[in-house]
Amino acid sequence: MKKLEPNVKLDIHEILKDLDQYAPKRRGWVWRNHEEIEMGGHVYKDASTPLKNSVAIPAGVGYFDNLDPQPKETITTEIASGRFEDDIRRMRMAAWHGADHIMVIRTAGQSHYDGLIEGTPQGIGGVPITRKQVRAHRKALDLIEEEVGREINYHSYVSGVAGPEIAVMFAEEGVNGAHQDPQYNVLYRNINMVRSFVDAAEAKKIMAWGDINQIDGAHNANATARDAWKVMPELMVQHGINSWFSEQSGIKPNNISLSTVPPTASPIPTLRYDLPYAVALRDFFDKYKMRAQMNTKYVTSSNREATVTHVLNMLISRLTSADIQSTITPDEGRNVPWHMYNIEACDTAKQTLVGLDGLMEMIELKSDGPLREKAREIKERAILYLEEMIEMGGYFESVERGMFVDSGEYPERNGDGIARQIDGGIGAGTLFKREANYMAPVTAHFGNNNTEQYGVDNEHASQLIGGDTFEVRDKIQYIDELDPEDNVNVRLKEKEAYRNTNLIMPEVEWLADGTVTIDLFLPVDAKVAKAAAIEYALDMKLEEVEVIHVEVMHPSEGTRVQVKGHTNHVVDTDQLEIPEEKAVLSDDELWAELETNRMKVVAGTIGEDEHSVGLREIIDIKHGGIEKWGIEVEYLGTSVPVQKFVDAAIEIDADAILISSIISHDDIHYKNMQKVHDYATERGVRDKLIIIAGGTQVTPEYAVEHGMDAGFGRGTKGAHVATALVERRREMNR
Ligand code: Z97
Repeated sequence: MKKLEPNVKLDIHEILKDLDQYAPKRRGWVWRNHEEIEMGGHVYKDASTPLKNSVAIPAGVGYFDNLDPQPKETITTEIASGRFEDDIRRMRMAAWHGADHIMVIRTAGQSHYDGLIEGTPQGIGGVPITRKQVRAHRKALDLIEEEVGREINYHSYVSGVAGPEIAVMFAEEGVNGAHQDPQYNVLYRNINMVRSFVDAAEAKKIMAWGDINQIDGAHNANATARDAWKVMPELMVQHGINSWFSEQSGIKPNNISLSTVPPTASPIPTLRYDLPYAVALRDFFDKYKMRAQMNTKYVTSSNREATVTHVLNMLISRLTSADIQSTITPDEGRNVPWHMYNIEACDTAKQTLVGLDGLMEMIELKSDGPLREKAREIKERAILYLEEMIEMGGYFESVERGMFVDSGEYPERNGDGIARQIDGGIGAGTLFKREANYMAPVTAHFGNNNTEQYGVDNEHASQLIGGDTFEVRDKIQYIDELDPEDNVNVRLKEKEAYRNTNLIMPEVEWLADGTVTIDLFLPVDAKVAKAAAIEYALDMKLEEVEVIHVEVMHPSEGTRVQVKGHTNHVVDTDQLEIPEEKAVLSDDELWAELETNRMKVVAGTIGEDEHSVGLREIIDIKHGGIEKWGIEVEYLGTSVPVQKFVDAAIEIDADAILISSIISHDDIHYKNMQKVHDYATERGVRDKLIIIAGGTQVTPEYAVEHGMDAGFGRGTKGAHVATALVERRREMNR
């Protein structure tokens, strides 16, 4: 396969080509290497190796020369658009933003299928996992990881009665991580519990062979319980059962990850609950890895709110520890897994974790007081819980008696737990004891495989058939497509007009899906605002309009509404008039001109504006400002009146005026520009003076409309202004 080029789109056709022949590059989970690094003049203690290609957070791009340090934690993103060809493009974006654990969650539960599905019926209704999809993903990630220069772990779910088959397929296809927890099947999918545990033993054994990192399902109790913080003792029990089971099945502790969730969210005093819980967990399970899933139970459709919850969750991660940091944000609340939310959440994680760098070198958690007392209490409750389970006769009996997901905080009980029958549920009655001469000629198999009768030990059973699919890839049956209509080839054909052509449409999930969101504030109550917002969206010619978020700013003064809709408008990029980006003159050119033909300017912030940092950056030699090329600057200071700019310029015989304005209320910045122009005209000097304005809210075209020779917005550097000054003077002298 050809290497990816940063400026070239990933070719989905190339990924699908000869997919039947593709073998994954590697097997097994890869952790980031935790190291101290120095980058951009700063030391990072909790960091990992920087990426070869990446996109930094906006401040990194804007202020720090693309500074993009990577935290030590593996960063997860969940991608689930329902179309694997589109997921692949999102994976690449996520990897560039720092994700190295890509979880592909199905919108239709795999556990509802009682076998491994081949072919790709994955349009409407979700994505049951298929070999083709998994292989295409892994193949793309094999390329993407080379592009970014870091291994990317690919992850999906081993659940349902087809669990062991899925585990085999995952091991064959180089899947690196998987959720596997028999308790999930029992509690949430009503799969027979004995069957579920037998399947889990087999699936875990296979995962051990595949070096697949296992994540448990305890967080689901947290998300299901009426009050998530009350199930903390149970969560510990669930973690304990699954982790120990995994270890007994052969998974190494380094690949056993607890899915931990801070159970609460503000407005609950969240750290008072979540921190002791996190400490208690690490006290009990320090030999395993911690996968910090963010709290999703209390996620609403507010992006802002979810981000704060996420950040508070990461504070816990750093105050204790996390090996994997999950990122979800409003996806889970709204069930809208959109490109931008995946990427934003990856950035939230990167920004927060880098921002918290070195925290534990400066502070420590108190070894006494409420933190330890509460942690101890949670652990005691968990032990009591286990003891009661043993008294009841064991796990199966305790599930039968509704011990799990009860809304009481153990030992209080509300009698509303999820109870399952030992001989009930899906797959009941499908278990058979192995016969004395039972034997399966496979590489990874749980328990005694009775191979001695054929003269090989358990570990080498597959030698009896010359190797199984784990050793001889040719034996894997690759099935391409089953459904003539619902398959990737049909979908690709449908969208071909937009793939690598000059035609584009906006998208959130799928190429050219046409979905857009608009954000409105309307000065009415929520009920009226919702109806009015729809009216606006329809007026903007959007179709299938839906309100996706409403937030009261005040019961009568106004409401914020977010609306989504579809546009059918296709933009032909060949027809666009794209303004040329003005090139800056080189250092040598600027020197040559300004040395022989010196220039003087007056500069200041205008009106009532006290914000001088931006202007100082444009002026100061230290920041690459215009003084660098010998331009003489008379700095007038801050809050300079309109007339003073012109009067001072006349007095010192300046060539130019530089106005800086950050404040933009009521368009005061543009109004002031106009006033300077008018006053200079009145004084009869306008045609001799260059007048330039800048500020974060300045749009160049509007500045020119308000009498300026040039305007500069966010991201401007001294070289841009120096170039404009020199070029404008040349024009005036012509
Ligand atoms: C997370 N957002 O990041 P099916 N097994 C376990 C699970 O937790 C799940 C499945 C299987 C969450 C993931 C919820 N978890 C979402 C232990 C799902 C999925 O779709 O029913 O086949 O299984 O952990």
